[in-house]
Amino acid sequence: MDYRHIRRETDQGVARLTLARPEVLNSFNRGMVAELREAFTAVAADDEVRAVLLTGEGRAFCAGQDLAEAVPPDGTPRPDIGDIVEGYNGLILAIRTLEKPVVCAVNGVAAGAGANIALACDIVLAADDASFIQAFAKIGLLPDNGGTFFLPRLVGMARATSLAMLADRLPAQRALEWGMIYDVVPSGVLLDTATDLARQLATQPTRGLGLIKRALNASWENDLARQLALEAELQREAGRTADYLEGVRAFQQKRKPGFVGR
Ligand code: T3D
Repeated sequence: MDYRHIRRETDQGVARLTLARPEVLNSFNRGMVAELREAFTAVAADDEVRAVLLTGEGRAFCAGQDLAEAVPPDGTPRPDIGDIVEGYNGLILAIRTLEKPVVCAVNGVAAGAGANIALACDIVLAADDASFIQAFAKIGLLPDNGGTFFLPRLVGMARATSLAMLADRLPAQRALEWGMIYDVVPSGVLLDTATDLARQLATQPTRGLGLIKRALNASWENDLARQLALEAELQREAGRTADYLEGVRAFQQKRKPGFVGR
């Protein structure tokens, strides 16, 4: 697929997906949602890709829905808001069900849908000058893109409610202290740090990392007994991989393992 609104490059087992509408702070029009969703489908099918890095071009990560598309300033008919949101839902599910690690490098403000797409990723690194805004309430909407699902689970109900209702800007450092993201790094080294992390993940037993993701996803809904049963089932699967054998042999032979992602 030829992309107009994003870029996709693969290097050393890592697919880097870059939101590329910097003139509108990488806000999402429907074309960009469709392209990003297609890119996640493509990396799922590409055996060369063992980890994904998502970031934005320019000074922002993503300012959420393109509001000029949602409510055209020239008065042309508005698209149905439910249709817009359903378009995002496939993207969020594609990120969460991709059985490969997804690193998000939040290079600036992440607002509205942009904030929650970041939170859907597996490991979120943010620049020290980045911030997160659940901007929805400012325009009469509620957090979508999984915001009402991820936020209470990440930061607890009190903070989730305040973030959603006040729509305040949450600086990256505070997001880190609240357990919303994994780490904050100086903005000048964000992309290199995130790339190193994604490359490191791509050399790990990535089949096993995919199973970790499947188990963690299921833990949102399972009781302990069902989660224990799932762990046993997935461990059986992990135990049949070449990487498991390689990991144990490398340990026994006191050498560095060479994992292949199978
Ligand atoms: O239909 C639906 O809406 C349903 C879907 C909902 C999902 C959502 O994501 S709803 C939430 C939508 N997003 C927002 O409400 C955030 C809007 N943006 C802002 O509040 C601010 O831009 C930021 C806080 C993100 C950044 O502020 P600042 O001062 O750094 O930048 P700026 O000057 O506001 O923006 C720079 C340019 O980007 C500006 O264009 P200009 O004046 O240079 O021509 C601005 O209009 C444009 N821009 C920023 N955000 C959006 C946008 N254009 C379209 N849509 C945007 N969301």
